Amino acid sequence: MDDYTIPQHWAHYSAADHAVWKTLFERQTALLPQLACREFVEGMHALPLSADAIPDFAALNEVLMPGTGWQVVAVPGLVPDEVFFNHLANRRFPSGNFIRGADQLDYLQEPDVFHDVFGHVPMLMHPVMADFIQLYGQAGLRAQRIGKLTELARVYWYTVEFGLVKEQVQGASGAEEALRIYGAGIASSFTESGFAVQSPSPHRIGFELERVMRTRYRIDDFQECYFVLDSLSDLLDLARIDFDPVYERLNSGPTYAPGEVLLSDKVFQRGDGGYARSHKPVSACVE
Ligand code: HBI
Ligand code: FE
Repeated sequence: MDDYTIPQHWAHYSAADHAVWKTLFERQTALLPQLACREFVEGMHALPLSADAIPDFAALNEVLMPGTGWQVVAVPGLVPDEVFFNHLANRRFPSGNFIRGADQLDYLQEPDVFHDVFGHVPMLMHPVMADFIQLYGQAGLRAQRIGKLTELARVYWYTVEFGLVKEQVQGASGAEEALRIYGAGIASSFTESGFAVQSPSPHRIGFELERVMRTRYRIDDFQECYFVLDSLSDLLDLARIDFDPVYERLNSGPTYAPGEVLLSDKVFQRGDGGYARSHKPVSACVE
């Protein structure tokens, strides 16, 4: 099977490409110490990432590989699901080798090197996330064979891409509980980082597997709901689950819209939905 990997061709990046990286990198490194979980910020600092240049995957892998068994491999952009899962199952994280243009700093369709490396790789330094994503790759291969990818992909979306986690932080009056970013889709987005943690608009609801697997998501705009883990270590239990009985239960019962709140939800914050109401969804944007 073609694995879609290509050489990164680091020397081919232009000065303008590196300048886009610098802008994105400086914005996020200023924001995330207040908004992202400790593990993300530590991972970010442990890696050879800097504002100066788009990272060279070879140099990045010299730190990533020995610590985690993961490596970053270059791909041209989105790859077929089976190819994507096969890489993850073998601890290879596919990264787009291109970078967005200066006219697309805040939104682009395909994952580029900033989203894939800056957004995802810091969390790969965390042993729990490192194992979780590999097991997701294995589960993805099976889900695809049995036609359950839509349901499984929602787990990835609401954790690896758009997950929040509870964290104890020092507030003005001592230790307090805060919600922090660990999802790469949020961490790589200047506008969504603040929105996800601070905006009154979205719901923030305790993560519950079946609830999440029944919840559609938006791919074209800020999420209407974020799901919150009590701790990153919850991902370990999640990775060890036999999904087959869960898929079985999902064969009947409801599917939820992204903005719904249920009586059974553990609600951290009920959003006022203000943002979503003022940005009408484009049809077919919900998976
Ligand atoms: N390819 N490069 C790349 N990156 C992704 O995140 C990705 C992909 N192909 C398929 C895919 N994601 C998703 O559709 C699966 O998680 C379901
Ligand atoms: Fe991603």
